[in-house]
Amino acid sequence: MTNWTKLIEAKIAVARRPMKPGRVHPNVRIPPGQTEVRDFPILDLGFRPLVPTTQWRLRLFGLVEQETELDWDAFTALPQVALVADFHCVTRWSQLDMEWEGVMACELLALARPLDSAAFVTLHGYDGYTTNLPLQALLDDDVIVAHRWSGNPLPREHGGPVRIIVPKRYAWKGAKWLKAIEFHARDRPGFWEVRGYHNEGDPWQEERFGWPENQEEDL
Ligand SMILES: Nc1nc2c(c(=O)[nH]1)N[C@H]1C(S)=C(S)[C@@H](COP(=O)(O)O)O[C@H]1N2
Ligand SMILES: [Mo]
Repeated sequence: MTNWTKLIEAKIAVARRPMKPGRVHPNVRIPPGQTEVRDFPILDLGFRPLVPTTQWRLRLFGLVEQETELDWDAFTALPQVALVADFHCVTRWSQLDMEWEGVMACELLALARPLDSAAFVTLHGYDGYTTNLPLQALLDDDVIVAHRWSGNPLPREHGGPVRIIVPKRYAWKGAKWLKAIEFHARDRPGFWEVRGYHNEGDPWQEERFGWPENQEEDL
């Protein structure tokens, strides 16, 4: 059991400090087995839901004190940050210095207030996609619920209007067309995790697949 309230407050204090440019990995930027690209490839299940901002909602539910539903106005009224982060896809490409704008995940956690019994989340996309993370991972100060990329509204093919970016994990851990964050006591593997992707997905540890070699395929 974790008491999340204090942790979230501390993270918000950090998140709201003015941004200073900085790098998590100052020397080596490209994790093992990855190649640098600059054209931001598109990867999804082949179905790209059209979610106008007028219809978009973000729901936080499950083991929380306050189930929360945000519409576009409420979401964009939250404190906004700009974040530069590297993006690593398990299909072996990395794009550096991606410029995101949006809301820190910890701001959303502060609204919903996870119960002490919450320990994992499922991120849900409007296309039915899911992916799982420890709740603790959403407290990192580089996890952003993004609605802009490279100075423009996030394009539909990259998950617009809103996706979540978790820079310390392979990109499949960031749900495009973000619809809901669900809080659980126990871990629930998501779409790719039940199909053999690694449960944690740390690119620096090459946590690509949880099962043997023959799983190296992606959509
Ligand atoms: N909703 C949703 N999110 C998703 C996916 C998806 O199919 N649906 N694919 C994941 C995978 S496997 C990757 S590699 C990244 C790709 O993001 P991009 O298309 O913007 O490059 O999105 C992730 N998030
Ligand atoms: Mo992927």
